[in-house]
Amino acid sequence: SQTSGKQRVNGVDLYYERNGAGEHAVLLLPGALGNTKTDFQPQLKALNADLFTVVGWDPRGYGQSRPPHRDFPLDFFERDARDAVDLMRTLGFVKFSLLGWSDGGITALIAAARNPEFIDKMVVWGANAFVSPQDLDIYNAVRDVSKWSAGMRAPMEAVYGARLFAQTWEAWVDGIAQFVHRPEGNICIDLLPLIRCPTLIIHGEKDPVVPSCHPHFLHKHIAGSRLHLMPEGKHNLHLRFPEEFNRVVEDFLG
Ligand code: TYC
Repeated sequence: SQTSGKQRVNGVDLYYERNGAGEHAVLLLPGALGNTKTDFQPQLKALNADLFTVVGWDPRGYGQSRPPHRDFPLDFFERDARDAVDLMRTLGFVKFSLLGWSDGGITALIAAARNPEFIDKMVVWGANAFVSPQDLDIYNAVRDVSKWSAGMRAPMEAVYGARLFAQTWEAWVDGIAQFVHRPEGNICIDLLPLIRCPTLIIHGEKDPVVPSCHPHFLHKHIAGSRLHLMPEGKHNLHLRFPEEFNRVVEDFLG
């Protein structure tokens, strides 16, 4: 029984979808400009509803958590991490696991590091703890969404409209590019040693936007973490290979 709603948290109305009645609560954290509808339907629908209560959220300024208008101050990941944890707590979950994709993976890393008492387990994929000069080149190559394929653009344009999507995406590129000026391009390197929960890092070896140095770095700096490589996976491996992805995640969370 899939339900949806809005919950007021930290001064904003956050949209979420929820499915399943299991004891183990899981929060799905979408990527940049992403939202539950575009990023996570195969997980919301197909993760075992007897074992898990799965919640997908739209971070502030994304998807159906608008207004507010989205902005990207240097602490935007920290702000999302606080919102995510406060949303789950406000919904009544005492302890929960995190499944974070890409930017949502970064948010999950920060949330787990800052709230070890609330986080059960964590899975991240397509995430990075720093921004390298090579990453900056990749961001700049995807800055202009008019150069994306129509198929890549369409789901985002359906959510935001073409103009707002293009503007917000550029603002995101500017936002994430800020980190390259920090020592080591630091987003959350210093927080990784604080992560105490069992952590699974998944990586698609054909991911064109997140070089494999990132998952290996996370694996090295998160104590006891596991790394699962998917040889044919790209950035959207959980949407392209939902059966394998969901099975690996259920085995890990179970
Ligand atoms: N982090 C982006 C997301 O959350 C994905 C992305 C990574 C996009 C690298 C561009 O150069 C890039 N979906």
